[in-house]
This record gives sequence, C-alpha cells and structure tokens, in this order.
Amino acid sequence: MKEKIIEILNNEELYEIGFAKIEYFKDIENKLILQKRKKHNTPFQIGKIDDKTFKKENIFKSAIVVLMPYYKNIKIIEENYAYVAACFNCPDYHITLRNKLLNVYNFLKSSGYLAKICIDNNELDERYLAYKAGLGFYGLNHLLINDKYGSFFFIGIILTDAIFDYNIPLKKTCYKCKKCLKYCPNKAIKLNGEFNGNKCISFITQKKDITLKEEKLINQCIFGCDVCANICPHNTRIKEYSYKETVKIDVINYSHLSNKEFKKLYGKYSFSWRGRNIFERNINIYKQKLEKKL
Ligand code: B12
Repeated sequence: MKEKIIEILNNEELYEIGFAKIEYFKDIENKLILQKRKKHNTPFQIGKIDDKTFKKENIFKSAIVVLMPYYKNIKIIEENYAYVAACFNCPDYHITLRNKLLNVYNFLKSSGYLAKICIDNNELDERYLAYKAGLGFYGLNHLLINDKYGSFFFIGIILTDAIFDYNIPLKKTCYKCKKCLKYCPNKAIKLNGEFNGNKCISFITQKKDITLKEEKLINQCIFGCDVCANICPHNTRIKEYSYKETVKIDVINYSHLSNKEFKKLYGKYSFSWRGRNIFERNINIYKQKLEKKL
C-alpha cells in the first residue's frame, strides 16, 4: 500500500514523501497556547488549537505528507519593476499540487479508505505534520527546512484512515546562525523561537488595512517576503525549479486594472486570492517611494 502510494506520487514528480501518525500532538500544545496568548497569530490562521493537536478522537489515522519544490532565483535589478515572492511566481500551488494528489486520493477511496486533501487553507499545522513525517527540521525563521529543497517547498497533505509504517522526525536543527534574526526587516523572529506572524512582512503585504509604519516596510517585493529564506544558509546550493513565469510589474507605467483585467493577467497565480485592491495598493506604495527618489 505504502509502496503503491509512493509510486503514484513519484509518477507526478513528487519525491519527498512521508507518513505521520495522527495522534494527540501534546508536544506543540504549549507553543500554540503561548502564540495565541502573545497575539502572534494572524487572521489567516484558521481552526482551534485542538484541531492542530488532534486532541479529540479523529476519523483520520494518518497523514501522507508531500513536498513540492518551488525555488526560483528572482533577479530583478531594475528598480522600476516590482515582483512577488518566489512561491507566488508559479501557477497557483493550491491547484497544481491538488491535481498531483488526486490519483492517491482516488486510489485510497477505491480501496475503501477515507481520504481528504489539505493544502494551505485549513486548520492543520502543516509544517508540524511534515516535521512528524520526517521531511524536515525547523529553522529559527520558522520555516521547515528539507535537505533537498531547503525551505522553498509547498506542503500537501492527504488525511486518511489507512494505517502505515510511519516515519520519524529528523534529529537535526538549523545552524542557528541568526542571519534571519538580523535581516528580518521587521524583527518578526526571536532567538527564543518565537515568531510574530503579525510582524512578518509577508503578512503585511497581504493584509487589508495597514498603518503608515507598515507602509514603510513594503518595497520592491510587493507580495509575500523571501528575506529570511534568501539569506538562510540552508538554502544555498538548492536546485531551481524554473517556471517560465516571472511576475514583473512595470511600476512607473502601471495603469489601474479592472477586476476582469486583473483576473485575466494574474488569476492563475495564488496571490490573486487577495484581490486587485491590495495588489495595486502595494504597487502604489512602492511607486511613491521610487518617485521620491527621483
Ligand atoms: C497563516 C500562514 C502564514 C502567515 C503566518 C505564519 C505564522 N507562522 O504565523 C503569514 C502570512 C505571515 C505566512 C507567511 C509565509 N508562509 Co505561510 N502559512 C500560513 C498557514 C496558512 C498557517 C500557519 C500557521 O498559522 N500555523 C500554526 C502555527 C501556530 O504554526 P507555527 O507558527 O509554524 O508554530 C509552530 C512552530 O513554532 C513549531 N516549532 C518551532 N520550532 C519547533 C521545534 C520543534 C522540535 C517542534 C516539535 C516544533 C517547533 O511549534 C509551533 C506549533 O507547531 C500555513 C498552512 C497551514 N495550514 O499550516 C502556511 C505555510 C506555513 N506558509 C508557507 C509559506 C511558503 C510561507 C512564506 C514562505 C510565503 C512568503 N514567501 O511570503 C512565508 C514564510 C514566513 C515565515 N518565516 O514563516 C508554507 C510553509 C513552507 C515551509 N517550508 O515552511 C505553508 C505550510 C503553506 C503550504 N501549504 O505550503 N504564512
């Protein structure tokens, strides 16, 4: 069964695969409580702590966890062009990865098992499940790091009631070089392992109402942020997964788009989920900065 699932996923060019047992994840409960108490969670995090720790009896017994790499070395030297973070520079992973998981989903269903595909917007703590499945270790920057892909990968999960031989978490930790602490533009990362999602630039570029202080933090990368990933030594010497697309926005000559035009141009990218207004707001913030410089 496990071999068959791995074979199906390999045929979809997915090679980093792990199996985690669904049980009460007591070891992260205190971390989750502390993050909530300190108001470090963003509104993008959904579900309750008990959903993430599987505290209550659950119909699912296992998580099949899969990594899909997305590293792209974005080199945009012309200041007049804005860009989006690497994970938004490829066709929407919610769709591409889901499609790649469908054959396993169908295989489980036709074998009489429950199956549910989860990618990103769900109540799970996906990084923790990937960690449990032996696919990576935590960085101080809160990213999960994999030996092959660094931290540049998406996580996809299939929950099922099938039972497997499970993988075990890696014993490794990151180098703790503290570069991510030093370079994070808004000091979202702390040495004691805390991470304030509300201070993360990625969140600031995606949220609706921003303060003047937050505006100052939006620069050439107008959606998402890769600073802590790009300076991470675990991300050197990793292979590029070259998608044809590089979203490059001519900021000075940018003209306002209708919703229809926005959808047509950018609808296939996952950043379009936040809509045209936030995208254009960020372009305008960067444009004003460029104009001040001229
Ligand atoms: C909300 C969200 C965000 C928010 C808030 C993130 C946050 N940490 O609070 C914002 C918008 C800021 C964000 C940013 C990004 N995100 Co995001 N995000 C999510 C989402 C939807 C939920 C995350 C969450 O709230 N988890 C619960 C919290 C409590 O977990 P946590 O913060 O990781 O805390 C745990 C760790 O601290 C852990 N821990 C830390 N050290 C150790 C050590 C040990 C031994 C153990 C056991 C545990 C442990 O314990 C805590 C509890 O488990 C997930 C998808 C999902 N459903 O999981 C994607 C997800 C985490 N994001 C992802 C990505 C790609 C990104 C960005 C790189 C995108 C970008 N370029 O802008 C950045 C990276 C920012 C960063 N440095 O983490 C990927 C992760 C890829 C990876 N390699 O880790 C995910 C899994 C989406 C996916 N399916 O691929 N994200």
